[in-house]
Amino acid sequence: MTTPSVGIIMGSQSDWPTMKLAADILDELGISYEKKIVSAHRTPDRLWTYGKEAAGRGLQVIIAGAGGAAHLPGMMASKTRVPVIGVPVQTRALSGVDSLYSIVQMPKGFPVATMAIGAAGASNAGLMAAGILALQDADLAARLDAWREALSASIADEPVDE
Ligand code: RP5
Repeated sequence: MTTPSVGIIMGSQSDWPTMKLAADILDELGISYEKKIVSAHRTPDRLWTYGKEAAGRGLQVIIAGAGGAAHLPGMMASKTRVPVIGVPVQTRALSGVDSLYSIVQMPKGFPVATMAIGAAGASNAGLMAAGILALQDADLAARLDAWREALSASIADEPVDE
């Protein structure tokens, strides 16, 4: 079995509706990925093994989403040099500000490219991964350019009464 380019990991099944938005972007752009539940707190051994094997398996980008005490992206960045894009999942208690603060404030040496809270962040994580991969893949670069142009073209010149 060939290794996908992107690993999408999340702390819980409950994160999937958000993280699926990253997967949807990768599907649209024809990028291979895998999706796994890897929890920093509930399955720490799984996190360790995933991080230890990521580069050797050929993963090129990891998109990691978690909510609340969202330690998954940072711990994964500590364990692998594969670039980690963090998605703060929106929470009920603190609206995802807890997730954002847990992910964004990494110490020097172990960066996480942190996206916005929630849906926009997850979609942008997919696009960020695409942009990284497109640096080495001209066909993907063309697909990403076309995707961006289509989005721009879909924006009306003037607002209408609703
Ligand atoms: C985190 O706790 C997960 O990433 C999730 O966002 C949050 C809540 O998880 P569940 O209680 O819904 O499984 O670890």
